[in-house]
Amino acid sequence: MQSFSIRIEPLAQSKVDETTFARFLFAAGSAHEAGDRDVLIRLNQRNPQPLCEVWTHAEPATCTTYDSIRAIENSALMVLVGESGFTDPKDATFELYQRMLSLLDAQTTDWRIVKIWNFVPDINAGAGDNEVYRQFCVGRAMAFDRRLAGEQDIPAATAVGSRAGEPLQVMVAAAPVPTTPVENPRQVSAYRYPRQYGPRSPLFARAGVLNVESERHLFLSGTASIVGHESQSINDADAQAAITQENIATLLGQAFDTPPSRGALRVYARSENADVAACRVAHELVAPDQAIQLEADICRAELLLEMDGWFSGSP
Ligand code: 3EB
Repeated sequence: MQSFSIRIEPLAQSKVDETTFARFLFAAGSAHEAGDRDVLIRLNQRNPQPLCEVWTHAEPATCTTYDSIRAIENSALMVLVGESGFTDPKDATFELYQRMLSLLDAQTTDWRIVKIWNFVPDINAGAGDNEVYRQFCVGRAMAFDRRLAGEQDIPAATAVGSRAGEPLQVMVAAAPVPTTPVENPRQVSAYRYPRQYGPRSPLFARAGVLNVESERHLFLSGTASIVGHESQSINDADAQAAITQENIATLLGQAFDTPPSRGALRVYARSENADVAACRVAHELVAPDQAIQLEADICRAELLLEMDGWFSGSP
């Protein structure tokens, strides 16, 4: 049995046991009752029956809260979850990133970032460079400037929009060994996007590869209908889904010599129509029960859908 795995399962049948590292539940609004390994992501689901995303690891995890940041860890994996009120997007992002990165750096283990997930309230509010997402990118870049030694340190990430009024929610996964960034030759690296997309380029890699013994894990960043640096097929959900699929297939080809044997996807879509288009694609990439459908805004106003997830198999 592999030591680490991710699977999506019906919440009603899901049971936490000693191999449950973390379990992700999805619902907008106030936090509801949850166990110490449950992480509530502030997005609503579209699946007809509630699903959860379960991370399992052979080694049991311990849960701690440091200065309101939650940590779930064992010797091989650490997950930090932080939330912040969101009056000023740039300052709130900078401040939360500073706290979370300092916490990571203060541990005795030399934790290396695997991937970061960002759930950003009202992500498309504001015009031009004042757009919430662009200001989020500035705050993130200010926090990273002090820490990144070079492009090889830029982690995989997802940044999608939650409802206005939610806190900014950031989740960091880290491992005691480096994750190798993967770029997509069809796309300009996000950290080299031109000025038209904002004052600071989004600092993320298209995916990250983490090798654990003979197993290869790919953490796929949020992937959308972008070729070069430009959004493609504005207003056409089916075409955006097809381009997203090509981008994901390209990244899988970059990371694996043989197609991965397992995978789980999160499908983020602005509308039901976009969700249907994205799910058709998701079901070609992973088993039909391994896609979780989430209501979310996408960081560019013209993008209707995005997907991220995890794949694993032989290198
Ligand atoms: C894109 O490819 C779409 O700012 O962390 C995808 C994944 C996107 C991560 C981020 C943004 C981010 O540019 C948007």
